Amino acid sequence: MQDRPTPVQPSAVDTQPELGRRRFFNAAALAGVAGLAAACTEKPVAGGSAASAPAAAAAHGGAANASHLKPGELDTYYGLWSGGHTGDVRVLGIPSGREILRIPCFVPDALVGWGHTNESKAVMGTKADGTLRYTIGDTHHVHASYKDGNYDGRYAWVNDKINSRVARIRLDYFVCDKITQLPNVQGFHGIFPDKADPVDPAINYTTRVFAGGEFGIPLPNKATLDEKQYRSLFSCLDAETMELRWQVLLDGNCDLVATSYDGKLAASNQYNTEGGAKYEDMMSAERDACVFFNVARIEAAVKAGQFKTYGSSKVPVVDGTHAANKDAKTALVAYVSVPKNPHGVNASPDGKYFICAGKLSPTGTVIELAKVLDWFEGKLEKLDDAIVAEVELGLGPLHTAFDGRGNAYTTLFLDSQVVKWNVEKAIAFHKGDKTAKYVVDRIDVHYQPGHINASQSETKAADGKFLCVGCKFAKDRFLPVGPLHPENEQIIDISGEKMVLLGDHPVRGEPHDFIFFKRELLKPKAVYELDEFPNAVKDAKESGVTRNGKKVTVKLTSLAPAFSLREFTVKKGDEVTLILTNLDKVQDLTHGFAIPGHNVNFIVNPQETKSVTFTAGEPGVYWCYCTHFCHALHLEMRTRMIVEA
Ligand code: RUQ
Ligand code: CUA
Ligand code: CA
Repeated sequence: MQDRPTPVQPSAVDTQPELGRRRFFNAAALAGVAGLAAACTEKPVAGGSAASAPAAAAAHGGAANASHLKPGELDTYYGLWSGGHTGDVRVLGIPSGREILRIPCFVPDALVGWGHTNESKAVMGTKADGTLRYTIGDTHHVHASYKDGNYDGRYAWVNDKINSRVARIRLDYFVCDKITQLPNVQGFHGIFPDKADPVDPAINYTTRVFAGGEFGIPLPNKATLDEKQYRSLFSCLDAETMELRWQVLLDGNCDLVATSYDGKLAASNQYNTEGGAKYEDMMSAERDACVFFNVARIEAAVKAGQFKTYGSSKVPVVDGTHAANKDAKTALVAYVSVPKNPHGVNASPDGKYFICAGKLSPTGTVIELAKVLDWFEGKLEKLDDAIVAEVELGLGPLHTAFDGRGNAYTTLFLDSQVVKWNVEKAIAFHKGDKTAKYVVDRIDVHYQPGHINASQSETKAADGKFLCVGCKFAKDRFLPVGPLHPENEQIIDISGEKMVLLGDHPVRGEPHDFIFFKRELLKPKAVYELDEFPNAVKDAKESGVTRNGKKVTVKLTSLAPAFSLREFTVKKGDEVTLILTNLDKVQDLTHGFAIPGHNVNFIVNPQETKSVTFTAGEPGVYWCYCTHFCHALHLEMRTRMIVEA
């Protein structure tokens, strides 16, 4: 392994809080600005060299690379990756890093016909004329439903930052089944499901999904440059119905979201407590906050009618501003002070701590949840005493993962590194034990890492085997392909004391967050059930054309290598609804259905039904053909649409 400078342990941060903090903040602010500027021009290559990885692997017992699977070997973890601007969620196998599936959510997809079939359009949302309301998206954060502190394989959720939407994915079929838009929210960023109910101990599974609003806007929205009138809302959705339960009006904004294992607390880091509209205003304060939500109290307040509504939204909004939450015993929210523009809030798998990374401060802040609850009970006088460590980690700390053995792994954006640090030792150091060496290891990553996660990290079953790092810049790591570079998802072995880089994986822009968990936690189905679809054509004999004025319904089925109708006839200008059920029952036997000149193409999986509605075009013959390779007679699998004048 290459030599690298011994990590510098902080000296002044705890012993001389005022002076020390100031020094760090000033240095960090400068470094932050320099770093941002650098990121816009030329990215400095961090000290790492490609040669260090194999050498390190050899040093690591010389074992074969654990991320290289032999042909036919299955990955041991499922990974769910957000796709960013592609508006989807991607399913990766870990440790190989192989992409297995993309699940379209917010953006149309030409393979499955997402955004083209009537069923997917109903999920995505249409305008009065039947066209899609939005055809773009920006997914960042994907998280899955819990039971007993571990994933239960029911659902995953992902945010769309642009249009403030939450998509739910059914993890039995790996499809998006519901999308909800948050009212009065812009820039919906962090998302996290709860892990239990704060009141009913029998509910030890996810029933709520929390969503953080990042950009403040006037409530209700109107044209004004006066940012003092702008507000952010924190939202809670029902995990089953996907309807809004309540929102909280805040001072400052929300960024990422975390939830406690007992269901009592949710939290969001706030980088813009200043309420600034320009970046220099957003970074003008020395400290920002991590805001904690007392879920039980908020729901009691909603029940008691202590809320407002804004604009046309009927969603109850409780008051979470500073002014309304001074008294701990009645407070709905608590603002814990955290250094300059924190980014990321992550829950440790032992259930004890939330960790905020400093971003513009080189520090990690450890907040003890029991103490936050004490404050709400009136048993802790100063809320900021819930901070049990605030230690230096390196430049540009963003997100933190855990190995279940007491160690945290934080990405350092500006240093292009991951730092491994021991949480209890950091707490001891903060308490005054200056011999406590909390930094365990550092590794160079390539380059400028954002999100990070470890196997099972955000569950009670964190197993500390692998770490994935989402590097925002790939630069020289792959063959050049013009100006748009891929991102570099790196995988690191964290089973030992030292981190070992196992592999680079180029990914199409722009994944943000991801989770990965044991494959045993999911039980996907390979074939649909006909009854899942109310409009299923259950028997080929039901095939045919029915007419109701200008509205025509075409029902047909597929069974390799044929569609049930050899031809069907419609008239120019007809509004045609075509319903196709795939009667094949064999796993992996998917068919496609395309009609030239009519912008129709979609797939039907075994026992699946889909429908499309289109206007029949100019008179003529249109060969409808199977677009998904299914059979030796795939090319011959066709039908004819005859359009008459
Ligand atoms: S946060 S830019 Cu996930 Cu680090 Cu969205
Ligand atoms: Cu059916 Cu190709
Ligand atoms: Ca700030």
